[in-house]
Amino acid sequence: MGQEISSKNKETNKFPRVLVLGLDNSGKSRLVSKIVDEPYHFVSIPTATVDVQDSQINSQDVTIFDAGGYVTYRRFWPKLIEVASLIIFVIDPSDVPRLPKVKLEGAKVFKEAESKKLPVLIVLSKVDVGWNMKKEKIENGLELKKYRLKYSIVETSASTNIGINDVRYFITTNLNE
Ligand SMILES: Nc1nc2c(ncn2[C@@H]2O[C@H](COP(=O)(O)OP(=O)(O)O)[C@@H](O)[C@H]2O)c(=O)[nH]1
Ligand SMILES: [Mg+2]
Repeated sequence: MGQEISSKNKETNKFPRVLVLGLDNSGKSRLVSKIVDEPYHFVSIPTATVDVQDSQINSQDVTIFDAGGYVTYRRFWPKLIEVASLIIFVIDPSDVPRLPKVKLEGAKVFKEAESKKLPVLIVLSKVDVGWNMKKEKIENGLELKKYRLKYSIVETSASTNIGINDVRYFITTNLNE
């Protein structure tokens, strides 16, 4: 943390910053391993404070901030949002018991994204496991329409690659507007 992500450095850092948020185990790190131009083998290790990597997406240089999702790391999220260019908010709809927690954390993220005018992509991960929930239900559950937010919702699977290109497209189009 500290200097590396302080907003003072925002102007001096070269690449736009893609911030990936969501509860622990929602599928953030595995998604990141898939959306870059040179996908890499994903090893499942819970992310600590934040992993930062310079990468390319559709040949666009980006810095990806893959945030730790455990409750102790969530307090860093506002600091990360301060320096982000775009937010990917990952939700695992099969983790039904934690959906109220998702709503709670999401509300804080969307409010800050609204005030900073950051585009948000809501990723519904692990669609291959066969969860059954309509996008509209999640959209209503998160009360997304109450924010003045530029957002999209996409269903993904890091196992079958469903939706991966949509995530890449959202990032590169929104960073270039
Ligand atoms: N079936 C399935 N499992 C996934 C998918 N994405 C992630 N996972 C699994 O979910 C667990 C947590 O993933 P990870 O990316 O580490 O979550 P993070 O804590 O949000 O970074 C790991 O066991 C992953 O292999 C997916 O699209 N499909
Ligand atoms: Mg992780």
